[in-house]
Amino acid sequence: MAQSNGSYGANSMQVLEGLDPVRKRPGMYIGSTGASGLHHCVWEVVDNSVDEAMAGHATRIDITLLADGGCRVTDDGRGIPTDVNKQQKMTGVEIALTKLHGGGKFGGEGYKVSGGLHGVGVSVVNALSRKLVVEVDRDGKHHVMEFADGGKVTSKLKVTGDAPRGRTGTTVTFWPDGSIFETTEFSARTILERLQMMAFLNKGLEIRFKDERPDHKAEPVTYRYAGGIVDFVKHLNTSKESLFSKVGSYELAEDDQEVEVAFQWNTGYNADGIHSFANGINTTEGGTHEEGFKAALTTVVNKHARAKNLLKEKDPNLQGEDIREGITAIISVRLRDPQFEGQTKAKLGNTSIKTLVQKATNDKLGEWFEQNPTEANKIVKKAIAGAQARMAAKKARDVIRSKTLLDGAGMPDKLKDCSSKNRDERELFIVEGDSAGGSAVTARDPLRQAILPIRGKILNVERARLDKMLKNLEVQALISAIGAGVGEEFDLEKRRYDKVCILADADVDGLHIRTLLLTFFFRQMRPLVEHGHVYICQPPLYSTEVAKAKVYLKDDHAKDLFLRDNPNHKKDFGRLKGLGEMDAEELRITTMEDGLRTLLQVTVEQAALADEVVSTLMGDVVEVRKAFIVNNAKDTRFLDI
Ligand code: 0RA
Repeated sequence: MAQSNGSYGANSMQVLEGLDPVRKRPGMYIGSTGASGLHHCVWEVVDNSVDEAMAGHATRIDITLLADGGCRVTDDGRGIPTDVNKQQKMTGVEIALTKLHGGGKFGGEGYKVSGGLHGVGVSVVNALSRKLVVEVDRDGKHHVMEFADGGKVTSKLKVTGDAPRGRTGTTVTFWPDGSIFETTEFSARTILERLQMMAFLNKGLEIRFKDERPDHKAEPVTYRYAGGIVDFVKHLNTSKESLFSKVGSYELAEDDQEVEVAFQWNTGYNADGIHSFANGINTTEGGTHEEGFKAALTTVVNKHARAKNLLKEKDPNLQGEDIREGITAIISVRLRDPQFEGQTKAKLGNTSIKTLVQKATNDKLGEWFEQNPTEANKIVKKAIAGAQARMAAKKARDVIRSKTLLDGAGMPDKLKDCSSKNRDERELFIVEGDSAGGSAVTARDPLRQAILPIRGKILNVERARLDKMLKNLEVQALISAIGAGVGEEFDLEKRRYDKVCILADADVDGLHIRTLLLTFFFRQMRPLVEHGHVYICQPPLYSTEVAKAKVYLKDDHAKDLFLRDNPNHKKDFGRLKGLGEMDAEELRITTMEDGLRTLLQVTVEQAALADEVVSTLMGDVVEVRKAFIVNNAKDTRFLDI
């Protein structure tokens, strides 16, 4: 990491403007005033301490959620300067806390790198807090300064005593302003996930977390990874079968920029296992650093395969996607002035970093391949198998396509289609099991509702390759019925239905089949999910009788509400065992008929990482673990996670 040895007291700090704009338009600075904005405040304060660690001056950061709702961040860095800045006639502490962009980072000299996205300064947090206390241990003294109501000084910087022996460092404690934020309750899980990610990205940095809030009983947590991103890769692969036990890594620094890469392959087929970061920020949309890595990886593997005669002269080159099947890699770059682009500002735009990553990968990964022939051989063989599978899948797709053409409409026998010619009102119900399929056929509106019964469990598409999957009859039926192709060739415009509804039992098997279907749609028909055409039916879990009339209750919550409103009702409810137990009329009125049913629309929050393991880690990406977010419902039972 870059070391800056000079001392930059308050005079190195540059000042832009006061805090009014932040309170007027908080969203401009922290994205939102919801839970995400609230946590941005934590990231902002923690990032400052991480910067101090990256500059080589801090080794430990403590984050504590206080019993009274505050959040405290302590580091053992140099401490914010307490001397008076000559131009500003203010102490460094006051500048840092009351001026927008006040801080060494923008003075040019102070820090080499800082997280661009969150680098708005602690002053923003001050502006959005009902109270903030900053404490600095520096020059043997303990200094304290206090603010309230959005950054108004309530107690000037003063020395309150001696610093603990030899200690330097900064402590910022803030209490978010309830009149600004929709919620002021921090989520320990969100914070922990991000802290762990930061610990992985900053080798050796110790990050400790404590939750002192009442009703939040949790043991303190310490993250510290001597291996840095190598440990990150190991962590991501814990639940996977690795292709070889080694984790490779390399790094290169040049002209104020640096890149670190760690990688391994598992035996799976997921080609989205590359995770990239720029200045500690997760670039979920990739960018120049990822492009550089991918390009060089393809070159290196092909070069090696040719040199070792694993690819014959007449064989075509292995494609990037073949090579990336099963890879888990972390690319972490640090650079000055990172350009974050794209809709979510999560794509790195700096072209100079592409060159650096490409160079590092060509040279150092090439070297690693030479030095680790057993592993290199396994990687190449796996890529060759991937290429063969890709070609087989293309053939299988061509067969399905020609079948569809030959068989006229080409519709599967099991499909009970609907007759409407207006696609906007056509609905496909995918129903688990033949008996439930029968009831659904009786219950449906034959004009608008089509039924496709599927039996058994469709293949787990996460694990199976496309070629295998396409041989599965259930999957073939599904593709033909929807009529818009599959994989890269999927064409949303050709879909034959407006709504594709999954109708499965609420039991474990039903959950499983829902998860498999959703995974299939997510992986192979993503636009269908992205454009909101996939739904989950909610058959009721309970039924009971009130004055001889049947009442259906969709879940435990609905049951609780019913019992609250009908306290004298008998407590034992009939638990509906499955779809098969309902007759067609029950199925119609509870689950299928428009206006009576509850349909949950499945949306993709971010069509980025769906790899559940990495998603359990990353702060802003928490939502992605729940890649399928269901509108109007906290119900994520179908996620099977
Ligand atoms: C400006 C200049 C210097 C350090 C810092 C800011 C600083 C800020 C924060 C915020 C949280 N922890 C921090 N640690 C340091 C350089 C001071 C010097 O040259 O001694």
